[in-house]
Amino acid sequence: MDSGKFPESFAWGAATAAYQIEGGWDADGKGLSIWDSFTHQGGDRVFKNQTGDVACGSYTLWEEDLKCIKQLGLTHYRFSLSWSRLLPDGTTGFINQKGVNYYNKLIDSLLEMKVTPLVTLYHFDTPQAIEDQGGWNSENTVAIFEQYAKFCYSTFGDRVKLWITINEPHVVSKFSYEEGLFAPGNKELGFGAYRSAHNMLKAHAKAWHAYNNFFRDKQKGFVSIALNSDWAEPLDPNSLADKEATERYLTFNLQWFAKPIFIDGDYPTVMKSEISRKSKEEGLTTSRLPEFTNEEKTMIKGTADFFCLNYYTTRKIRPLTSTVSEPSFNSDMGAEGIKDPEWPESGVEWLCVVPWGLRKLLAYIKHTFGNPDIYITENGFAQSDPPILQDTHRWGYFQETLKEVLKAIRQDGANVKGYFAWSLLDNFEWTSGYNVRFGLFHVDFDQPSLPRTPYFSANEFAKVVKGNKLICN
Ligand code: PNW
Repeated sequence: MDSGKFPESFAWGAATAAYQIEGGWDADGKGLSIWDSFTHQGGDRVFKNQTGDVACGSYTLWEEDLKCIKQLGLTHYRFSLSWSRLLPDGTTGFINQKGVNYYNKLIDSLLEMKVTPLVTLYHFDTPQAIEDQGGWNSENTVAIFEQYAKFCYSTFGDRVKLWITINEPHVVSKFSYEEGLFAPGNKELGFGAYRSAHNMLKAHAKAWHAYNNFFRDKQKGFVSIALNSDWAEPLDPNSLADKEATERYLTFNLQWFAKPIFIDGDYPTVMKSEISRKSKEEGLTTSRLPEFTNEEKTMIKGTADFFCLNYYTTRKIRPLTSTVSEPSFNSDMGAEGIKDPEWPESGVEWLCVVPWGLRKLLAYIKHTFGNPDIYITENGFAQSDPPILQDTHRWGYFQETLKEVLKAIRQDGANVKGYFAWSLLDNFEWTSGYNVRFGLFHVDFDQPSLPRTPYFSANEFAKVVKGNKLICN
């Protein structure tokens, strides 16, 4: 490779999410979110029963975050809005002006620094009041989310031009409503994931249309959704069963959302046929996978202005081996992912470092979804606690990954427009609490001032951003 130049005006960012960094859980009129309730209930569902009550304190220390952003020289910053900070009961019936002021200050300061905000409307933290009425299990949340989205466009859209409606509907549906690992802790195997995903897809589409119909002409921005997916390879490349399981794995992970949105408004055919066949066998009169009406299909199709991908890891796939007695998303998928022992593990057990998996996934997205513009809206590597500041190993992972992104752009022709490191700061890593550290900046959670210190990775990342170029060796 000649030089490691990235395309002109490539977006270099870092990402965060409101609940993971802000703290101020009840400050200035903020309403409760499901993560407030979930963490306050204890019960060892989160590492050491930690909470996001204080987190990185970004609700008050946001200027410290801006210094980090400046130090990295980022062109973009991705953060999420706390829905219940803006609308304490989730509806526009009452607007918390202090919450609006907070995000106004943040957005204005970013723009003054010439940093483009990429704003996520929803990153796992449903207002508790909305959850009390069913949350994503309820069809009513679709219209409520649409109202919230319109409120955000009209309040911030004069300055925010890049929007993500929902972060990782796959994680929300599977962890929050199927397996009950994430807030609100609903466990409903075989039903929860499909029902919640169905409502999220409709909510996303409504929010996109709201922008398209009422805001786009004037505000001239773009709206998408952030989809996470592993890359997947057959465990035995010569086994037909493993190859088919691999197809199903990608279908149940990425295509579940990406096919309706980017292709034709409907779920993948295999999901429809498999789940309906199994549902019949189980004696059900309707499929556990809900159906879209024709009108809904038309509404959902084409509702993303670019592709936002969150990539962390890769799996080797074989057909599901465990015999499960009750129906579940996993048994419907009929595939399981194995970690190759050769792949280095980062500080969290599910994340093996597989840089080439990202390149393959980018090529797959290019071919499958009509060569869209792609933003990698999350990618990163954790250290476990206690982390080391001189994280040369971890920077190696970032470097290898960025090399693969360059290959995807140059050799495979993928339209990758930007890369956002997860995360700007060490933060509340959901059920792993503060034990898993994804930050480019270290946060000392033991000190009340929550000081931020750059890791070696931050300094190196800043060089890449500055030169728009990887220094290859
Ligand atoms: C993403 N998994 O979630 C989220 O968008 C971030 O909020 C989070 O901090 C980041 O990835 C790192 O985990 C995920 O278990 C949560 O496979 C869990 C998984 C993947 C992504």
